[in-house]
Amino acid sequence: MGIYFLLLIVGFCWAQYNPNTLSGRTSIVHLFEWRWADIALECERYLAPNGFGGVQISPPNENVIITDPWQPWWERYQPISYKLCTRSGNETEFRDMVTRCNDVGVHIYVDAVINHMCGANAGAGDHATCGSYFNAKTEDFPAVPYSGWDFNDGKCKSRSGDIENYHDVSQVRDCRLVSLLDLALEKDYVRFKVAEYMNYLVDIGVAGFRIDAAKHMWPGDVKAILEKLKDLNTKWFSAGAKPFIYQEVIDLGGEPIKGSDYFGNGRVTEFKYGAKLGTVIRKWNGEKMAYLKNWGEGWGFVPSDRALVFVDNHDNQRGHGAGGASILTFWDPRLYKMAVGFMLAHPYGFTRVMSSFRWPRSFVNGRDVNDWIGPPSNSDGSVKPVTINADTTCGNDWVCEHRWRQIKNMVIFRNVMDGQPFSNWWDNGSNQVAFGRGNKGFIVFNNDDWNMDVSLQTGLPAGTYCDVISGQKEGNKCTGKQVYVSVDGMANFQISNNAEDPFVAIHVNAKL
Ligand SMILES: *[C@@H]1O[C@H](CO)[C@@H](O)[C@H](O)[C@H]1NC(C)=O
Ligand SMILES: CC(=O)N[C@H]1CO[C@H](CO)[C@@H](O)[C@@H]1O
Repeated sequence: MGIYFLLLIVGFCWAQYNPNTLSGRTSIVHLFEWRWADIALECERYLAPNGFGGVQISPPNENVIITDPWQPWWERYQPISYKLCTRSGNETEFRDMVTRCNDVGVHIYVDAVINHMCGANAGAGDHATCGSYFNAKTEDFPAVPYSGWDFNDGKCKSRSGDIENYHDVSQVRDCRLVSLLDLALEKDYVRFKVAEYMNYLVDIGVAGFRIDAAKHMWPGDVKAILEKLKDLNTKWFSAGAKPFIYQEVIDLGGEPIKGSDYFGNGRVTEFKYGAKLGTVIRKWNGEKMAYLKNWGEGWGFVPSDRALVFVDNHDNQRGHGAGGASILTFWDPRLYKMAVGFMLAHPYGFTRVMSSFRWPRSFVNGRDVNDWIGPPSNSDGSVKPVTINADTTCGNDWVCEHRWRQIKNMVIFRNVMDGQPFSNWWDNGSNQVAFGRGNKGFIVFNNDDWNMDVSLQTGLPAGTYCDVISGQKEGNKCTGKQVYVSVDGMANFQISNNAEDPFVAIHVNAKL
């Protein structure tokens, strides 16, 4: 009995941190602003065959339609109700996506916007993606329903009603984040409505949630909601499996609210990861790749099994949120591929790959004045489909970083490394570094301004390996560079500093 009780408790906690991906699938991809119909196709034609574990989707619930500026991406972070209709699609299409992705072993993670509703200045009317009526001024959302009683106005102690001081914990959690109407999550009724929404999604078959703006909610309020969640749908998940939880907590240090405050609920987004990795790979502030030897907790990050990590996200790739100018994105493809390659090779954290749309970036006084622009869309506001070109890249301004050969092959690399230790680190005291993962794989970077020609211990069995960065193994041929590992595990690596991609990765599943 005692042991059974203990197992139940351990099992409960464990499940919240477990990503619920199929075994051997170790990353998810954020298909930012994609339509449900396109995600369903992408699961079947690309993500499942290439070992992706899941997809983080944009918020599926009804949001306000903003026309000034014209349908910005951030309108989806302004809920009007929990009905499942957005520019990504309606409920029928949502259910079809979840079913088809689950059926091929790719799971769906919902971006849950539960801290707030729309902005205080969103007006009144039915300018919402399902056409539901609302009145932001009177805080009336009859399609939920929420009324003025369900918001934190009485609790907030700042002068403006907005968050003014990030060193005041109560303000950060009780006041309005950039004027967004702040839900009273201490109320049973509000907790019930939020849990009802999330359970509706669990029943449809989603595998977990990104909790948006978690830093702006009390950890205990989030916990009270999570405790109401059902187990996952047993059509696709084992009995008793709980939704995977990762909470958006921006903690770059220097503020009283810490990522660790939220460990009791699930994982947290480790924003230091992309900010620091970008600084190192750009060689800013005297940083060098040699310093990555103790990457992970050694850099002041949260414990690996509490971390959700990424090089960039939908906010900081356009200067919003945390991280600042060091964040690497698809706009700097050469450095970006190295950063994503390093992340996917390194054992720290649960990894999320970003997949973006292109927008007309325009810097005025160091700030992108087009940082608001939403997904590629038609003049009626409908989002453009993701078209696939003959060379497997995407059209219609969808960037599809997850389809870049180097990134896709590193997603596979990480799956092959699953459970292998960090091993055989080497560096030249500068920006040439290498490391392995047990006897399964090895990766070498030359981010110095001179050529590299060095023999290294790979830990791998002898043989000829295909570099999965410059090419890949197709049948029994290698379309890229070949690497020869001798019987003592040594291999010679020559990487020109002018190479298109100055890094090399080899693994046992790409042995010739
Ligand atoms: C959902 O969207 C699809 C595609 O636009 C459409 O064919 C279908 O009628 C819609 N279903 C509902 C219930 O609105
Ligand atoms: C500090 C430094 O630059 N060390 C070495 C880095 O690697 C190259 C060769 O790969 C050496 O020439 C440097 O001395």
